[in-house]
Amino acid sequence: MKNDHDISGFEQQLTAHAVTVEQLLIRLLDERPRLGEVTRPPRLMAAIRHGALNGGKRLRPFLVTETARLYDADPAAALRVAAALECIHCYSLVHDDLPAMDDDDMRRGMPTVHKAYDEAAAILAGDGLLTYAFDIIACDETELPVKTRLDLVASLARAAGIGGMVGGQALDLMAETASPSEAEIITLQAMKTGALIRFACEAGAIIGNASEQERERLAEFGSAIGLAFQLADDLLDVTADAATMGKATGKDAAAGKATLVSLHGVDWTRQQLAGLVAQAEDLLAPFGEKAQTLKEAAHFIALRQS
Ligand code: GRG
Repeated sequence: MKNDHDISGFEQQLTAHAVTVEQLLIRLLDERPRLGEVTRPPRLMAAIRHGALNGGKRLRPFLVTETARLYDADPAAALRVAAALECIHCYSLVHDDLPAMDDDDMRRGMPTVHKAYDEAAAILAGDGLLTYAFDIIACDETELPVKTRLDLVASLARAAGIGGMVGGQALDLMAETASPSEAEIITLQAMKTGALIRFACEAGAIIGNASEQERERLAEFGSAIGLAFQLADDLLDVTADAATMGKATGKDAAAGKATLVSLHGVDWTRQQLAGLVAQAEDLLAPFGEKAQTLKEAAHFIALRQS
């Protein structure tokens, strides 16, 4: 991977896609109660919108729709699955920012939900986003076969839950007091941030009714870029400033928290990133030209500056 790889074209594509995701999220998160709901409390909805409609990169949704595109799958259905995954990602950020977790005041350049509202509102906003994600996928408006929706719900639950993101967060909290080994750091990161990115890539294969082999290949691609994402994040924690990131940086070092960057240094990390991008590109080789944007995504993840 060349450090001068041009990711600006990809960034434009990602930004345009983020607008489409945002538009769907705005519709999904309006105050109109859906069938079976009694009412949508306005303050809860305001806190939810603060946590979800505030200018994230929308990378995970992009990965869902791009992998689904490999199979010419229904773009509207893929977009709904993408939005559902983003709801889970946003919930994880809202809860991660709470005083009991990472205790952050700023996220995406704005006050965190518990700062703008209060802690109870932030907990409930996260809970609401988490449960709504499964509603979005399971309901009939997501026009996919019932078996496909079930498969997506089960896979997303596993990625987000005990043996995935939630478990990874638990291991991460423990790592603040015990020094984890390198293998333990890799495991916790694969769970905490890797699992949702892996699901994002696998989701396209599920939506597209791909073979088991291709589903596994895309999931592996997701794992490779998920690890790259975390390495790049740890690198930015060391090299970027808070204004660029829209959140506090230097927190890991200040807390004495071990990361692969603190164990091996910046040069080693950059080499690892290059290796992961090469691995990701190899995994996409069978998809040919159609996977070009996903290759660009792998470069973007490794080279991103915010
Ligand atoms: C609270 C159950 C629970 C889980 C939290 C994802 C997570 C687990 C915590 C986030 C902590 C963190 C900053 C991890 C580093 C990687 C990461 C997820 C960064 C934020 O994701 P981006 O860069 O954010 O995709 P945007 O704002 O673009 O959506």
